[in-house]
Amino acid sequence: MAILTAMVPTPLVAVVCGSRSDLPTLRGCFDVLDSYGIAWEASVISAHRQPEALGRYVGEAEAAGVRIFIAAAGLAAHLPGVLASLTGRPVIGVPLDGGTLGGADALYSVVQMPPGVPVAGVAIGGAGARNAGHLAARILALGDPAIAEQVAAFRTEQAAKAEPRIDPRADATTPAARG
Ligand code: AIR
Repeated sequence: MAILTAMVPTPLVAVVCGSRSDLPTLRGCFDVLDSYGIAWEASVISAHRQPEALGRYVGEAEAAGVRIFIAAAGLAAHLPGVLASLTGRPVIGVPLDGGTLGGADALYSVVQMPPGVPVAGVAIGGAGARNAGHLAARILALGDPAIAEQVAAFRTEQAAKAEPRIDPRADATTPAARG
C-alpha cells in the first residue's frame, strides 16, 4: 500500500485509486481540489489486490477526519463500491479507461451499485476526475462557507467564458471549412 500525502494538514478528501498507473488521469482531480483550497490525500490501494489494506485505510482515514472519499479504478472497478461498503461517508466513483472496453466496464461497475450502498458516479477518465473534485467541493460547501465562496467564484468565472455570436472563421484554431 502506498500513501501519497499532499503537504497539507487534516485532509477532508481522500482520493484512492487501484493502481499507480491511474495517477496521471487523476491529476485534474488533485488540481481542482487544490484550486478550492481543499486539503486532500491520495492512496494507491486496489480493492482486489490489497483488500485488507483498504479496510484498514478507510477506518484510519475516517478517524483522521476525512469527510469524502473519491475512488478511481479501471477494468472491473470495484474499488468505489467496496469503499462505499466500508464507510457511511459519501463516495464519488471515477471510472477509468482501462483499455479494451474503453472504460464502459468501469462505468457499469461504478454506477450499478445495489440499493443501500450508494456511489456517486462521474464521467469516464479525466473529465470525471475533475468533476469528482468539483462534486466533493460542492458537498463540503454545504457546511463550509469558505469553500462555498470558492465554488460560487468558480461558477461565476466559468459562466463569464461564454462567447455569444463569435465568427469561427476568424479563429485560427478552427480548421478551414471544405467543400
Ligand atoms: N484495478 C486494480 N485493481 C483492481 C482494479 N480494477 C485497476 C486499476 C487500473 C487497472 O486495473 O485501477 O485502472 C490496471 O492496473 P495495473 O496496475 O495493471 O496498471
